[in-house]
Amino acid sequence: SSPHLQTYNERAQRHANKAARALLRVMEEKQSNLSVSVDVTKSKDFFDIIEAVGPHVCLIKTHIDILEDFDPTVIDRLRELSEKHKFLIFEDRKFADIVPWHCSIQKGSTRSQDWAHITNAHAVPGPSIITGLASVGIPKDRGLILLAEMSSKGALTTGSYTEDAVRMARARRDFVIGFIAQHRMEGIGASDTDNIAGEDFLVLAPGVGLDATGDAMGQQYRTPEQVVFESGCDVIIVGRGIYGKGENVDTREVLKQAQRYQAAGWEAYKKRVQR
Ligand code: 5IU
Repeated sequence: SSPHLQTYNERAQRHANKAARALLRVMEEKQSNLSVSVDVTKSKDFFDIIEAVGPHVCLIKTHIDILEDFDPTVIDRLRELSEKHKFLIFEDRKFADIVPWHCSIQKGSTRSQDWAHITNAHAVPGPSIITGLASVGIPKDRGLILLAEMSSKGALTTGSYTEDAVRMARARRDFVIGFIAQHRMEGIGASDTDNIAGEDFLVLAPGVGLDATGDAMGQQYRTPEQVVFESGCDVIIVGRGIYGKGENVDTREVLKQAQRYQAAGWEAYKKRVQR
């Protein structure tokens, strides 16, 4: 049956990629398909949010370069929290360049392949983006997410672009574990001769909100029920719905919202896999 009708646990046992297996196991264990996107600029707010939501998430999504006061101890602390609260780390880096440049992540100041279990890339450069990142990520058991669909209004990631992104992923199923998308992607763009049996792409969906339908900058929100139950996505990515402006955060309110989104996401998943 299609992966979205199987439990996260069943999929954890079969997935070809170690980071994907770890994520699926954590989801089942913590009963959480919630990923919090921690898009704040001060490390105090960053860690206050992570401490509050840590027990309730499977994955923390970072944009590490937006921290104004970044220093290498941020990474040490993030890794400690990842072990303490058992969540994986997803650096939302959106690689989109040719190979020589993105291989330089091995030497840059943040070196995300050393600490982020998962990172992502645009499909626009073609298959070389996967080959280049795989040469760095595979030896460390990392997983890559391709951007197949974006949540913003007027996004160009539609139709044949999305199909081509899925074809690129299909050719590297050991490393590309899934997509940022709004729907399931198995079998998309496949020809009769493609081997799609056992294809299991994790779908991580941003643009999730329970109280708003969008923002002034083109973001569009759907509910966990729409995303997980109706569209079959696996992970809900929530930012401002959980921490608002993200300044001087009220950790009790953040905790309350995290629990609310965790419950909504898990309920939608239970309803989906119910037999
Ligand atoms: N994000 C999207 N939509 C996308 C992609 C990434 O919202 O299509 I690709 C990111 C942007 C932000 C987070 O880091 O997901 C969503 O945050 P809010 O829940 O605060 O809108």
